[in-house]
Amino acid sequence: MATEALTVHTLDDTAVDLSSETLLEMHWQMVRARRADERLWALHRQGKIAFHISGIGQEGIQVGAAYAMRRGHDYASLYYRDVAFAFALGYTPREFYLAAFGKEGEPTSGARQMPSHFSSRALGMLSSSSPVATQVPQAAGAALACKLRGEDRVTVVTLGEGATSEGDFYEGLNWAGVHRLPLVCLVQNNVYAISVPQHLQMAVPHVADRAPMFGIAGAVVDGNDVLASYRVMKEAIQRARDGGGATLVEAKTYRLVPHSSDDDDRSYRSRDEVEAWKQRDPIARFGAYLRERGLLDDEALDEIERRVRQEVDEAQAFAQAVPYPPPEAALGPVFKG
Ligand SMILES: Cc1ncc(C[n+]2csc(CCOP(=O)(O)OP(=O)(O)O)c2C)c(N)n1
Ligand SMILES: [Mg+2]
Repeated sequence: MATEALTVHTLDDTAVDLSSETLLEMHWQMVRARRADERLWALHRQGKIAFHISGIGQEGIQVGAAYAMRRGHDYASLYYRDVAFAFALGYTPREFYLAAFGKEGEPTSGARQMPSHFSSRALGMLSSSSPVATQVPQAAGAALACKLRGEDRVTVVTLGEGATSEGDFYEGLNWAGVHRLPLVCLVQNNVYAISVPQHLQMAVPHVADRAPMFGIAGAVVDGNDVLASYRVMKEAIQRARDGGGATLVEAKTYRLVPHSSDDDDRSYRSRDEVEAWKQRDPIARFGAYLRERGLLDDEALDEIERRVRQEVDEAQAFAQAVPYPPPEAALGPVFKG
């Protein structure tokens, strides 16, 4: 467990050039994703949705990464925990809830894919598959296409630390190294792959330690620090855009909830451990930072919560009112149609 290394509670805003307005927007994005996600746990327990897989605890790195991109220009290949990332790129709570309820018109696959398989042609979000790490060679392919076309688009691909045990991770990053691709591979290291801890996935302390074997840059960042995450991702994206090749970024973070709605994490980790990580909650830390700088107070926070609740309520009501697809629609295509 790498928890001891992460005792810092303040944020590292070195060289972060964001306006107060943008900082507040990023905070709102994190709160918005958290509340939309929490609601789905409740809806699952009420028997209203079949399954939920959650990004709670990982909002810092996700929003930091999204704001470091040229949103709408760069490509993103996301994984199932990237609720905050997807929202920050323009994916909406309504779309998220259509997928959760499996309703007609669900934009990523007509509700034929599992929920949280974020994709959008308009937003430059590549479609994703359920086998973990398959997105890495696909994203390397997208980055190669951009390079061959002479476009200055960067592709950001995300996955968990457990998924880095898959061959696809090695193949994709090897390709990125050989062809000096404009790719940033962001590993959200939340310590577990379902019940399997990091030390049973790899014999190195950091996923990013593997970067030299691909001939690419590597970086480790506190993923529960949204500002440090932003800076490290910005540097990696700039390197990629300037022709400097790919970077393997590892964000140290933690999944604060069970793996999915079907998991009981009490069987493999202590409550003390989870509590210790709650003290480093990325949203609470960012909130404290904004308060210290006089950008946030109780009244402003109440207003953010009210606005977010309204949006989540509205998205839920919208998705609930939409009909289920007819049974024969299940036979339609997942990636096209
Ligand atoms: C190739 C493959 N093997 C197994 C699974 C089942 N599976 C889904 S998520 C997951 C854990 C992945 O852990 P990690 O990459 O650390 O991401 P996290 O869920 O912790 O964010 C597993 C084993 C899968 N989807 N694909
Ligand atoms: Mg993991």
